[in-house]
Amino acid sequence: MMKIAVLLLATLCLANAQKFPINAVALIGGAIIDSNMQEPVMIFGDAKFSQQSAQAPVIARLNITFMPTTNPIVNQLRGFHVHSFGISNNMNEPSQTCESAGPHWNPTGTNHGSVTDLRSHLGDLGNVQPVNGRIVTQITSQKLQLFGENSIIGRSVVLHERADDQGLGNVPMSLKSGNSGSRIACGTIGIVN
Ligand SMILES: *[C@@H]1O[C@H](CO)[C@@H](O)[C@H](O)[C@H]1NC(C)=O
Ligand SMILES: [Cu+2]
Repeated sequence: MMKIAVLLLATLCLANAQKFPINAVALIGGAIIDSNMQEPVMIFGDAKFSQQSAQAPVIARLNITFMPTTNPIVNQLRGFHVHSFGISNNMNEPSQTCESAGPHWNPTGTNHGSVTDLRSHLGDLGNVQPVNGRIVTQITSQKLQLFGENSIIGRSVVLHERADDQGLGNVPMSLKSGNSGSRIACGTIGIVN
């Protein structure tokens, strides 16, 4: 009887350790500032993350708007990743704020790759395509976690200037960052009630 009670208690404690689903969001802000442009293109939106169980993948739903939407430079393929640290303000140089995110989230110490590669940075999420100045898409990652020691809560998302070559670019930057250029928008991932 005692054994059963202990077992039951242990099972309950384990079950209570983590509640699912877990939801998180990053509010994203930034701009493209190009010396050839008369005005900067503003970027704002969010990335919503959810995980249904400990074994389930993490699904990221993006809704990002470029303003003005009609600027011809906005609709190009762009790298999108989870980076290691939350965003902290850099008052000296606002255009460098997304640098505070640090490198790609890579606790397993692998080379850069694609979201579907078995071995890649955990934070590698591939490319996103703006259409008519808006990115509305969903990315599924088998490698991200919203709980435990490799949780991405408190880390950040970064949107890049150019396409991510996913490790296949044959240049040194390719295996580190996908050679996707500067960081044009970013935001810290926070837990959602
Ligand atoms: C995306 O965000 C805009 C507001 O910026 C909102 O009007 C729209 O409904 C959102 N779309 C999706 C698919 O969530
Ligand atoms: Cu990145």
